[in-house]
Amino acid sequence: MEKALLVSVQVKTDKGHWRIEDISSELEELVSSTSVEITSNIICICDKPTANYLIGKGKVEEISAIANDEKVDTVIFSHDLSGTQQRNLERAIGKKTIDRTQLILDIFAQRARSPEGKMQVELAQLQYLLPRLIGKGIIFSNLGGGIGTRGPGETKLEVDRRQIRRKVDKLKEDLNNFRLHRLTTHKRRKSNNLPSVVLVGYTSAGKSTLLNRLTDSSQPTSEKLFTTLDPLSKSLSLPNGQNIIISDTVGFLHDLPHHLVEAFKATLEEVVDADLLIHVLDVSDHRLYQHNQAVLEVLEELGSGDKPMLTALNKVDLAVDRGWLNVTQKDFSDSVLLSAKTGENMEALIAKVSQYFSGLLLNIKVIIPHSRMELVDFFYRRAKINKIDYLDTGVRVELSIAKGLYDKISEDKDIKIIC
Ligand SMILES: Nc1nc2c(ncn2[C@@H]2O[C@H](COP(=O)(O)OP(=O)(O)OP(=O)(O)O)[C@@H](O)[C@H]2O)c(=O)[nH]1
Ligand SMILES: [Mg+2]
Repeated sequence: MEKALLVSVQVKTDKGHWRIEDISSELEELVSSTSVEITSNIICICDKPTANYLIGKGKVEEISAIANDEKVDTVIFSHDLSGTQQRNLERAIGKKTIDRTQLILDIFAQRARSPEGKMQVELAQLQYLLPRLIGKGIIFSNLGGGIGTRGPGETKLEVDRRQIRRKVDKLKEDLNNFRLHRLTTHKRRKSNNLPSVVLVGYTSAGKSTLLNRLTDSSQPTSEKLFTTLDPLSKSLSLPNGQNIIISDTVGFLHDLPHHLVEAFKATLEEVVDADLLIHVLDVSDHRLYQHNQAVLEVLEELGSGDKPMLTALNKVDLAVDRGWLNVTQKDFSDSVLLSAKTGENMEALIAKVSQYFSGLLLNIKVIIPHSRMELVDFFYRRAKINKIDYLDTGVRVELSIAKGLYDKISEDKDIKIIC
């Protein structure tokens, strides 16, 4: 098994307010999500970054000695490294050295299953690589992949920069085709007028567990980070009779590599087009507020910062201090304390979702002629029928209907809207 030495770095001039304990525990969680064994985690706090090594030279020597003692294959930094810093560190330590972005890209690469997911990760990897190519496009073999690949001192790999650029263009084109295909299916769904709800949240918050609980499905879940890379959509029937589409998404993380967000933007279009977001937060994690902040930042980056949102404060079954939870809940408007795992308080969340969509429904009365009886069935599927009377002139239906669907049926000359 590949062995890695972790280096958790806090640079005081960095924006953000992550404590070193949190930086270091997050790095451990990320690495534990791979098949790499952690030997030690070295803490390193510096006032400002250095151009050559990020951290001070003395600390580099200390790391080098530990890395040799512990016979590790790889050194993993919690902080992003420039191409120069990475090469210098690698030379000084004598071990393959990777940064947080490369680690995250590796995890994504190991998890990607669908052709689209794989392409998205490959695109992000190549874009990470391009500015790191040195000279005329010669790179060290280890830059081609992070964990699970060979270390420094191996044969240099000749990579033609133009070849990589061509590959990037091709991937972008193929991804665009996937996107167009998805947009067509999405449009079809929209034309069915089914409202869409999208689960968003920090990785491992319990989004897939919640989707499974709500829709009785079996989307894979695990304590490892970034379990879901391919979004899944399911239909859900609300107690008011309305059908909605509910979708799972890839988990977020603070300072998510920009290329990755870019590459996954197409998949995340579900978020952009959602009628309502459910933000799943893990209340058993003491970094709850940082997670919340990170998710809001990614939503902002996606241009979805102002979407209507409910907050599912998940994993209450793990919380020891319920009093604290009740206080915490006040910080999140439209929130429900629940457990996707045990099912506790699930009805409260469903009620909030129903309430949200009911508020958007119009109550109308229509008369359908006998020649168009299939419309009764249509309304049963797409709206909520409150009363139905069979008259000589046709069928009179009182129903609650979404605004979009109302606009559509008002174009149908056979349907007589009475109020
Ligand atoms: N105790 C407890 N565990 C939960 C709850 N919800 C989810 N989990 C666990 O938390 C872990 C992560 O859950 P997932 O549903 O995979 O989380 P996710 O948000 O989909 O994560 P990614 O897809 O990796 O972003 C799993 O081990 C779940 O069993 C809960 O309400 N209570
Ligand atoms: Mg998931």
